[in-house]
Amino acid sequence: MALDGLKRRILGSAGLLKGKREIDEDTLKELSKSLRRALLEADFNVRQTKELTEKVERRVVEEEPRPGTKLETHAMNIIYTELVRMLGPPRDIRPHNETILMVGLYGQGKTTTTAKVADWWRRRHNVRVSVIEADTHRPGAYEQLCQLLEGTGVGVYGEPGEGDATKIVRNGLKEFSNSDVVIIDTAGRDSLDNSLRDELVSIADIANATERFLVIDAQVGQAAGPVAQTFHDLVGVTGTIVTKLDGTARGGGALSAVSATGAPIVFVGEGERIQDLEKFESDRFISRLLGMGDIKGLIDLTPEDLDQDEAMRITQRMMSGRFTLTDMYSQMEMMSKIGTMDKLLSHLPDSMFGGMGNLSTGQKRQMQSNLEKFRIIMDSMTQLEKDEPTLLKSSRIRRIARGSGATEKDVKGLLAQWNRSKKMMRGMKGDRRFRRQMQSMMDFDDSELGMG
Ligand SMILES: Nc1nc2c(ncn2[C@@H]2O[C@H](COP(=O)(O)OP(=O)(O)OP(=O)(O)O)[C@@H](O)[C@H]2O)c(=O)[nH]1
Ligand SMILES: [Mg+2]
Repeated sequence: MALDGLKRRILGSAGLLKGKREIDEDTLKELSKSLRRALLEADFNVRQTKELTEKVERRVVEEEPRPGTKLETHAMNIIYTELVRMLGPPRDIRPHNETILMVGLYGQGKTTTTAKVADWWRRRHNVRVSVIEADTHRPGAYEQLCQLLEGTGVGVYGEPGEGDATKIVRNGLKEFSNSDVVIIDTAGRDSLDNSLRDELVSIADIANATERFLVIDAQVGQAAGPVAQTFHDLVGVTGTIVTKLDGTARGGGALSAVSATGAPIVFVGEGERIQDLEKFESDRFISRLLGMGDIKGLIDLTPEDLDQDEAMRITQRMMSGRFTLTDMYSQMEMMSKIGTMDKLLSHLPDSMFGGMGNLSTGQKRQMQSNLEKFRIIMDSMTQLEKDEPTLLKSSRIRRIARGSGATEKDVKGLLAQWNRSKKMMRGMKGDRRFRRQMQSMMDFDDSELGMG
C-alpha cells in the first residue's frame, strides 16, 4: 500500500510507549518528535504537522486510556482519530443522473481516472455509465480511453480530429441521454493558461455538470493546494481524486493540502490498471494505512487491535433497543475483524454479537464477503431505510436491488440477517445475568442502556 514509510514511522512512534505503564515527560517529547518527523517525511505541511502533534501530545496525557488498553494502543487511537479528522469526512455520491467533468493539469491521470471511475460505478452499482473524450489537444486521447475501457461495457464517445471540444460534449451528451452517469474527460495543460480556462468554462457551461472532479497527482505534494484552489475558482471543484499514491512515499502532502481546501477527496488512484482505484473514506484509509483493520486483508487481527471504544459504542447502541442496519453492519464488521469475541470480552456470554462467537478463518472470510455485498446494497438505501428497515416492502426492495446491482433475494437476505440479529439482541436484553455483566463491564446504569 501507498505511504508505507509513514505507517512504519507512526507505528514506531507509538511503539515508544511499549511496555510503559505511565508516560513520562521524556517519552512524551520523544513521541512528539518522532511523530513530527513521520508526518514531515510524508510531506504534510509544517503547520498541519505542528497542530496534529500538539493535539496528540495533549490528548495522550489528558485522556485516560480505557481500562485494559495499553498506552501504545491508546496513542495509536488518538493519532488515528486526528489523522481522520485532518483528512475530513467522506462524501457519498449516488451514481444517478450525474454528469461529471474531469479537470486537471497535464499528465495528472485524468484520462486513466475517467476510465477507472466509470468502470467502478458500472461494476459496483450496475448502472449505465458512459464517457466522453473532450480532450482535443492530446493526440490519441480517444484511442487511449477506448483501450482502457475495452470490454467493460462503458460507452465511449469521441470525435478524433474535431477541434471544438464543446461540440463534442454537446453531441456526446445527446448520444448518452439514457446513461445514469456520463463522465467527461478534458484536456490538460502545463499550467492553467487562458485558452484552457476559457475552454473549460465553456465545457462546464454546456455540460451543466453535477460534479467537477479535480484529478491531481500525489507527487505534486503540497503544491496540490494552490492548484486545487485555482481550479476551484474556475469551475467549482466538488471533489478531488488524488492519483499515483502508489508511486510516492510523500502522498501525505497532496492528501492533506487538498483536504485543507475543503473539496473532499472522493477517490484515490493506486496504480495504472483500471481496477487500481479506491473510494476514499478517511477513516478506512487511515485505519488501513496504520494497519488497524479494514474489512479486507486484516483477517488476522488480534483482539488487542480492536478499537474498544467502538465495541462499547456498538454494544451500548444494541442494548438501547435501537438497532439499525448500520448498527448491524458495524457489529458484523467488528466480528469479521477479530472473530473471537470471547477473548476480548471474556466475561460476556457466547451469544454476544449475534451468536457469532468463535469464527474460523473460513467463516471470517465468508462474513467479509457478505459485508461487501451488504455494503453495496446499503449504499442504495436512504438513511431512513437504514434506520427503519421495516419500511422495506417489495417495491423498495426492488428499487434497492436495481440500484445496487444485487438480486432481490440478496436484499431480503440482508433483512433476514437484521431480523435475526435484532431478535437476539432483544433476547439478551431480558437476560438478567447478561445485564449484570454488561453493567459491571461498562459501568453504565440501566437507564443509559435503555433497560430500565
Ligand atoms: N502508478 C500510477 N500511474 C498512474 C495512475 N494514474 C495514472 N497513471 C499513469 O499516469 C500517466 C498519465 O495518465 P493519463 O491518464 O494519460 O493522464 P492525463 O491527465 O489524462 O494526461 P493528459 O491527457 O496528457 O493531460 C499514464 O502513464 C498512466 O498510466 C496511478 O494511480 N498510479
Ligand atoms: Mg488525458
